Amino acid sequence: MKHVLFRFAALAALASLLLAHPATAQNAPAKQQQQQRPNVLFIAIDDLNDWIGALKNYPGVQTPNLDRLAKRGVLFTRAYCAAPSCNPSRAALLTGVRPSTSGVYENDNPWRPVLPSTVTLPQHFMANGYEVIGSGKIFHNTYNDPKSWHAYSGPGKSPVPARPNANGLKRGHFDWSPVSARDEDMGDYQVVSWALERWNEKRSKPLFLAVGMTRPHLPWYAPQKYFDKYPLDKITLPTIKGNDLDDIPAEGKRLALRSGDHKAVTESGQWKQAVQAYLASITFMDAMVGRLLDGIDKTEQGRNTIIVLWGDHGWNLGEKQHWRKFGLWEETTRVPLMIVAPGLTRPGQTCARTVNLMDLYPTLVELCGLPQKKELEAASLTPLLKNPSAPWDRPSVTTYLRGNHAVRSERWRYIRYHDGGEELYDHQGDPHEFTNLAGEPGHAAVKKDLARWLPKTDAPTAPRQTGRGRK
Ligand SMILES: [Ca+2]
Ligand SMILES: [Ca+2]
Repeated sequence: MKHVLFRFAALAALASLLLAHPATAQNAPAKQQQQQRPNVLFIAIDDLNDWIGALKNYPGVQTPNLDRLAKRGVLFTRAYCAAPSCNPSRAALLTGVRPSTSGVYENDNPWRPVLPSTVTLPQHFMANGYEVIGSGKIFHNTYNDPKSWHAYSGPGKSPVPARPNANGLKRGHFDWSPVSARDEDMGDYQVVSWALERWNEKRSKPLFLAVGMTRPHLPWYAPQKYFDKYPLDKITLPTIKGNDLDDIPAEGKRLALRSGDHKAVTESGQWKQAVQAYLASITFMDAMVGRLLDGIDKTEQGRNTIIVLWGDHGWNLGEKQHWRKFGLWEETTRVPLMIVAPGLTRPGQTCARTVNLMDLYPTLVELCGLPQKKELEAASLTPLLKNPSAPWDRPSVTTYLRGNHAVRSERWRYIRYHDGGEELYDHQGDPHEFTNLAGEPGHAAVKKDLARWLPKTDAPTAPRQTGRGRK
């Protein structure tokens, strides 16, 4: 008996050594290597802009769980979406095909019909020995891809306020209110519960587990206790400039103003209430992510797990008189992105290189030792995970609608619209993008240099599904 116990202890010690140093797996025989491939926990957050503590862009926001995850690995401080809208952003990330190549520009362009044989990120993991499961919102809800999952559970259901149109604005789901509900009653709580149950099942294969939070997507209904964390008299409004739109070309103005949200919010005197509700929704989501991380961390398999957390696009709350996503500015396109890769990333690092969410596909493929896919329109971030200040010459490109693009380098943002309208911002001294320099002759060379990165094709807009507009 003693002998058996000793052997068990020796094996356990060996296993924990291998788990703690996955790099040693590179020298292991193929079969062993297959068994030791890391799990992937892939966390998507819907409509979360850069208002998290770790990115230091909104004073007083409370995201202790995202902040502690950021401290465990590399936090990217200049990460941007491929498109500022749920469906095109997620489709691009998960297929490796840019919006300008597929024609998937909006939430009413189903992506699968125009990319019938494209192998998605989860499909590539499936084809290479992973069990692949998802919960909540990963692809845009309407266009989930059954072929991409061995098992999938949807976003769950959350309670709504007793009175519909709680903020009185009568603008559909552009609504906010505390709800008398427990965390357990919320859809995102149920999504985490389902994910943790699957996580704790015994399996021989490595696991790719995708968990998609729905908050802080509208409507901003969250339990009262999260609203209580942000008293109205302590709310700070975003920094704005009164005549900010004056130097913006016609297409930029159209995108900024077309929803009419800003007029509705300011005329009803609810700007602070809106900010409060967004913050409350963020902190609720953060608590759900915390619960997920705690559940993963207390398991043995949690130690050999790569964790990625990303938001699908930015969000304006009145900057440039604009609300929601659907624009090409900094607030609309910047996202939280953090990666923890055991044995590769070191705790507490930040990376200020310009990266794009599309880079996650080749990154995860490389980190897990899967066959590379040359057709992906993205670059692996592995060099930056090893050394966050490694050389990196790629700006990030974001596309919104056909022919509208933004190129973001570490210093500049250059926007060019389909009709030739331009914006150019120098982040050295203008972090809020107040002053459009595009018309100044002194900046012709900068524009020309950034324009080299504009997509070479602008695919025709993919067929629309009637009745599914912007949301
Ligand atoms: Ca979204
Ligand atoms: Ca301006």
